[in-house]
Amino acid sequence: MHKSNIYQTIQHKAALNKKQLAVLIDPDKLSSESLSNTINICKSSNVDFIFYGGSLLHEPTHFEYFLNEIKKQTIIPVILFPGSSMQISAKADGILFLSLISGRNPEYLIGQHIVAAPFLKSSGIEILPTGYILIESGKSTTVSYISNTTPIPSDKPEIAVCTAMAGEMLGLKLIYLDAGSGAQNTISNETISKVKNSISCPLIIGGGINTVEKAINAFNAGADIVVVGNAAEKSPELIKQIKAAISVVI
Ligand code: 1GP
Repeated sequence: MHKSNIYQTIQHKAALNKKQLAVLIDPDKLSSESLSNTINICKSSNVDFIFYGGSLLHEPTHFEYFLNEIKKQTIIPVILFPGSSMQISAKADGILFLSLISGRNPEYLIGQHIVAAPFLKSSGIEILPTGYILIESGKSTTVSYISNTTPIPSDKPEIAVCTAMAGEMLGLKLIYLDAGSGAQNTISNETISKVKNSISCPLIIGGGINTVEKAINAFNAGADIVVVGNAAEKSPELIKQIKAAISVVI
């Protein structure tokens, strides 16, 4: 049985305004060498969380294999960020139990969750009920295409606000605003700050964050956790730079 306390840690740090960085590792995009390199930088930079998952599993054997490798190499909590109920494992520490509340596709609102529930209950991993909100980002993203949902228009922060409020009222414990992997435009500071001011639970921001400046902007606008995926794969040094900037600027 896992004894992780991920949510309490997130909440505690958010209450103290201690900004948290999550590195997203997509099993489809990994080699053993690139993984070790990324993990070493996560360790030396004291990254708070590793998110693990992707929209697709193009290489199905990679999922368990690389999850094992990550767990062997670090004690940083690994939180599943699953694209579907196929991406779950008892070897992780927790799971973002994502309900795609910006969309109207029942499969991603509740369907996949029902399939996963018995396994998750017996796995003992920490369940983090998360309202997952996609924001339009300048081009079509994999997550929007695969989930068959329309993201919220980027110039309509009030829709994001009402969606996040409703998610929290339904009992979701985290809100994740995502522009989608490799997003052309990151989520605007206006949207982040308006959503942050309308909810009490911690706020996660991701999608297209590929510079220190973009990460710091998101934190300053109200993000409690910033997620970096693609850019960390391309230039792992960015992880170190963002972590260093958090301690200096914020
Ligand atoms: C995607 O928010 C994550 O769901 C991370 O996005 O890969 O663009 O950093 P990037």
